[in-house]
Order: sequence, then structure tokens, then C-alpha cells
Amino acid sequence: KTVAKTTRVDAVVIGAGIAGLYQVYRLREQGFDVQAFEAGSNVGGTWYWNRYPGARFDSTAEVYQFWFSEDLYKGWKPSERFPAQPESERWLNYVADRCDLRKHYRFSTRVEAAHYDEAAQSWSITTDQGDTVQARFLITCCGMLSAPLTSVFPGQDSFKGQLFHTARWPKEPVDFTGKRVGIVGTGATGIQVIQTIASQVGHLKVFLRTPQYTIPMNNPKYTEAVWAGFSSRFHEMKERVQRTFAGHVYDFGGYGTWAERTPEERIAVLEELWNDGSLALWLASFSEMFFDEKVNAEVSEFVRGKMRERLKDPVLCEKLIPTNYGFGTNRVPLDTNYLEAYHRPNVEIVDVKASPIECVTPEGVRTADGKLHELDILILATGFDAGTGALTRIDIRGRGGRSLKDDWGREIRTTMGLQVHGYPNLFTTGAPLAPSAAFCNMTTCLQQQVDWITECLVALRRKGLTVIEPSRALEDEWVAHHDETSNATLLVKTDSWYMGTNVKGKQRRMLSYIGGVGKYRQRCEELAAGGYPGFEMR
Ligand code: NA7
Repeated sequence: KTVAKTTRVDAVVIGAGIAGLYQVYRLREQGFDVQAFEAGSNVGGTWYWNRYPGARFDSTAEVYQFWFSEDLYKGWKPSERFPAQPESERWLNYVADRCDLRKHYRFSTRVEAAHYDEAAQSWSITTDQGDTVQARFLITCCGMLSAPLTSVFPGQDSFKGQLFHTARWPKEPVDFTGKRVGIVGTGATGIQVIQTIASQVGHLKVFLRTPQYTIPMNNPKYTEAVWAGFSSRFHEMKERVQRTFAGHVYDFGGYGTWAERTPEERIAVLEELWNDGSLALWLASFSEMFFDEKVNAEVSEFVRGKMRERLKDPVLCEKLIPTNYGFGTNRVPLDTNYLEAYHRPNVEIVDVKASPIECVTPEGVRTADGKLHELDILILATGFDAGTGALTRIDIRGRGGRSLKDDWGREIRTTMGLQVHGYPNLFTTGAPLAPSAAFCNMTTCLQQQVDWITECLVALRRKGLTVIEPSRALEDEWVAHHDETSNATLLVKTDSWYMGTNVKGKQRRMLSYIGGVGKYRQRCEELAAGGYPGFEMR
């Protein structure tokens, strides 16, 4: 659908991923007119862009779902516990079709700027296709991990081979046969790529800087009968994921505390969760591992032992088992034969901690020791400007022309990740200081945020009001609570995208709220039930 120049709508939604699709659905249901934009040529968000080999989510399929329609849930039958990207992309297309959401979108259209007009009490949104839309409300559903770090090394443009960032992977399959391939990055993404392409490439050089603790994924096929079983528990699961620590069915507390268990019992619990092959070892074992260095050290050693069993070779153990940070203090990936890939004769580790990458040349990658690593294909699994990047790449101006990029350049602040002081009628999902990946199963949190936003707009309309903005005091309170919560954990000691340390100059502040999904939700509900105390409404 083509937008006429300068359209007026109640709300503009940016993004056609999980949050955006559901936001459009909810706004339409409540009778708001909505214009949505999506930079990609189709729906899918994360699952549109991240089509790299091996991409898959590691929430379980029974909870990586929409909960607004039981029919929708029952009608989609995931093929396995952790489906791969093509299936997730198909799923979001299925949702868009079933709910007739496409007609609200303008695809292949990137929002470039959004300026708040104080006199008109509305946002003026402009796109790279030349459209201008006036919207009372602007709702960003741009994703937490969607602004890829693509320009990492000097000389990248000179490379004569093929260069890909994982989050900008081409739709056409890449032929690795016989190729000399290099990959930078061994986060959750790099691990999925490496384990998938190791057997396809001629030779693979892994430029490794920081090894990961990784858990072998247990990914059984889901039969019709299995899905019927989950479907019959739809309401029970829907209720449960809203209250657990990380928005999954599994949760902390099921095994009591570390302190009250004997050493043998602790190991038995860790073994049980290890064998579950999910993120439960991280997000549903003993929460003390996030707070108590001694507990963390013991859990870390348990995981190291498991990794040693898999790797066998002491040289590989030395290179691939983390020793300088604790288990669970950055994102824990699930893997499928990732460590085993290093047993292959065509897979080689280049230690770029010892000798960092200096530049990319036409032939390959040059490291500080002067070596040139000649390559046909270079893969950047170098991650994202998480939380803030998707929004600071848009020119967002609030009251008095203040810029979100500048404001967040000084200090990353939000009111519960839902609004930002100084930016009336701007609502955000997947934004900093709300629970997010993987401290929240993203579908759980995004739906909760969309529901909160929608109910807020309905409440404003009921009261005959047109503007809402959190007060500075309310935001201060949330930021302080957020910092207090994260500073009590060991997470703040480890460098990671959670802490913003992967982006030069970014403030070191925990991006995800880690007080728990249930607690966050309760606070959100209290604000709504109390008539939004601390928000200025006009
Ligand atoms: P991550 O987790 O941010 O990982 C990025 C990786 O890239 C990580 O291993 C980095 O090493 C590495 N990296 C980045 N720059 C360099 C340079 N210059 N040299 C060597 N290595 C480098 O991104 P992912 O895409 O894997 O995952 C992001 C999230 O998406 C994931 O947590 C899921 O929630 C989904 P470093 O650790 O900085 O030493």
C-alpha cells in the first residue's frame, strides 16, 4: 500500500517482527488507525534479517509463541523444540496472513527521522521513500538486537572475496564448497555459523578472541501428538510464562537454594539441567550463581568439566574453555556439535586475543603478528549495537529538539523501557532497561510491552487526553532500581553486549532489566492500575 504524502494517523509503528506485528494487531483491534513501516521487504524482523547458516532461537518452541489467539497457537506446529530461521520466518508470515496485517505496512521503507511537534502534539515521521506521516503516537518495534556492527575493521571495502555480516545475510544460498572461509565472532551467532558450515567449507579459520561457555542443545522433533499436548496446556503456559524469571516455563526455585543442598544434590541438579539441553541450566537452576562468586565458580567449573569431556584435546581445552569470567555472566549459547567442529582437520583457531586483527586487505585478514590470512569468504558474526542502536540510527527528536542519540550518548535512560522522559508519546519495545534477550523469552516480554502500550493509549483516549510522558523523577526512580538490581549481580563485571562494552564509547550500563519478568510485569500493571502515577498527561 502506498502512503500519500503527509498522511495523518493515530499511530506509526516501526518494525514487522514479533513486537511490530502484534502492536499493529492490537491497535487495529482497539480502533486506532495505524501506519506501519518495515525496512525489510517482508515481515519477520529478526527472522527476516538473520538468515545466516544455522540461525535458530533457543527459547523452546512451545513458548516462543503469540498468546493472543489459541487458534493461532494450535494452528502452527513447530517441527522441533528449537526451530531454525526459515521456520520462524514462515511462522511470522503465517501470523501476518492469518491476522491480515500486511495491509498496514509499507515494506522496504526505512524510517529516517521522527520529530516531535510540541504545538501539534504529534510526531512527524519521514522515510527514505520520501513519505511524511503525522502521528499522535510513535511506537518503535525495531528490535533489541537489530543494529548490526558491520564496519569493524579498516580495509573491509577492499576485500576481493565475499564479506557478510550474519544479520545481513543474503537470501541466495552461499556456496562454501572448497572455499577458504574466515569468521570473526564466537557469540551465540558465531557458534551457530561455525557448527553449521564447518563440514561444508574447504578450510575454516575462526578468529577467536573470547571463548564461550556453551550447553549442548537437546532438540527433539515435535510430532503432532507433542504439539497437541502443548496446545492442551495453552492457558496454563500462557499464564506461567508471564510470571517466571525469564518468561520461560522453567524457573528458578524448583530445586531450592544452593545453600540448602548438599554438594552431591547440587551436582545432581546441574546434571539434570545440563541434560535438559536448554537454557534452564542458566535461567532455572540456582539463582545464587548470579550473586555469589563462590557458587558461580562451582557452577562454572561444572560446565568447564563438561566442555573438557567434549574437547578431550588439552590444547583445544586451553583455547576454547573460558577462564576469565563466570558462567552465565554473559549470554549463554546452546550449541550442536560446536566444540566437536574443532576436531575437524579443516577447522583452525586463530588466537586474536594474542594477536588482534589489524585490518582486512584485498586478500584476507591481517593480524598484529604480521600474518596475512588469505580468504575467499569473510563472515562477521560481530554482533549488534544492542538496545540503543536501532533507535539512535533514526534521527529521533523530542521536546525542544533534543536528540535521543545525544541523550543516550550521555546516559542510557528509559522509564521501564517503555517511554523516555523528554519524548512525549514515544513508546518503545525491546528498548534498554526492560527485560530482554535472554533474560526474557522475547515473545513473552514483547507481547507484555505491546499490551501495556495499547492499554495506555486506550486509557488516554478514555480520559480525553492526547499526551503522555514520564516525569524525570519517575525515570530516575526506575534507572536507580535498575542499576541497583544489576549492580548486585556478577553480570556487571563481565564485558558483553549486555553491558555495552562491545561498542566503543557506549556507556557501561546493563541494558536488560534483570529483576525478573514477573516482577517487571507487576510494576507495569501497578502503574496502569494506579492511573499512571509519575506520568505527565495532558
Ligand atoms: P555477540 O554476542 O556480541 O558476539 C560478537 C562476537 O564478535 C564476540 O565473540 C566478539 O568477541 C567478537 N568480536 C567483535 N569484534 C571483534 C574484533 N574486533 N576482533 C575479534 N572478535 C571480535 O553477538 P552475537 O551476534 O553472537 O549475539 C548477539 C545476541 O543475538 C545473542 O546474545 C543472542 O541474544 C542473539 P569479544 O567477546 O568481544 O571478545
